[in-house]
Amino acid sequence: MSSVLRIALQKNGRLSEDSYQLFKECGIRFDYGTGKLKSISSNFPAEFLFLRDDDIPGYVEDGVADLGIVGENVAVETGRPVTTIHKLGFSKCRLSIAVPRGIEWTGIQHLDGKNIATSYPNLLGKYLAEQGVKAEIHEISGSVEIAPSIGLAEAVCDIVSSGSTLLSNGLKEVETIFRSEAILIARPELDADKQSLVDKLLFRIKSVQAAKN
Ligand code: PRT
Ligand code: ZN
Repeated sequence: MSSVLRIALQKNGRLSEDSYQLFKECGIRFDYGTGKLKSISSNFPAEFLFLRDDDIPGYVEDGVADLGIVGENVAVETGRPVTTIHKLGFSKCRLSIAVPRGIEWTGIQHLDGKNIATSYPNLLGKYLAEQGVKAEIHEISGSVEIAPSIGLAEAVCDIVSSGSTLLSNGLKEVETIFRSEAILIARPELDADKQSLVDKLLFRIKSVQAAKN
């Protein structure tokens, strides 16, 4: 049987449109958006799986998918042993620490002994350790920005793009700890047939990117 690449994409979220658009620009056709969970391309040996972004690194590690598109923030936070094969240049954002606007920020040591709410305990923990700061990390899965106003934490560490969410929650960004964009990840060991399909795909992706620059 000839090889088919299995590619995991975010079903519905901030990565989805640009991911679908990228394959379209590469001339690879498939159906999406009809509630389907998978779709076979009509003109390239690829099958697309539509998943939640957080699950994609794990599926790639386990070999359920050969490739996936995720934010670098999610790939690094999950710590799965997958290979980053290309940066895609969209869904750019940063992971930043923010505190209530009225706080006089004197530097990262300000957080010593404080509580910080985040959905990124690993990235934050690593950063605090590097900075020699001892703070309590409270992991919460969503609506991180409300934590200070409800007394759960003195600071937050969350994804920022325009900054308007922080602003509307009375917070100010004080330290950027990680910069992220969408990346193409792969299972570390692909057989020769799949690797040659990945090479073909990468060639097309690079051509699309070159045409835009
Ligand atoms: O349902 P599923 O689990 O698949 O999606 P999700 O809700 O977990 O993720 P989603 O779609 O919100 O984000 C997917 C990826 O997009 C993230 O992992 C980042 O790599 C990237 N990305 C880019 C962002 C943002 N920009 C972003 N602004 N992810 C989240 N946000 C959120 C942020 O958490 C905060 O609540 O938007 C808010 C801040 O935005 P601004 O513009 O107000 O600063
Ligand atoms: Zn998610």
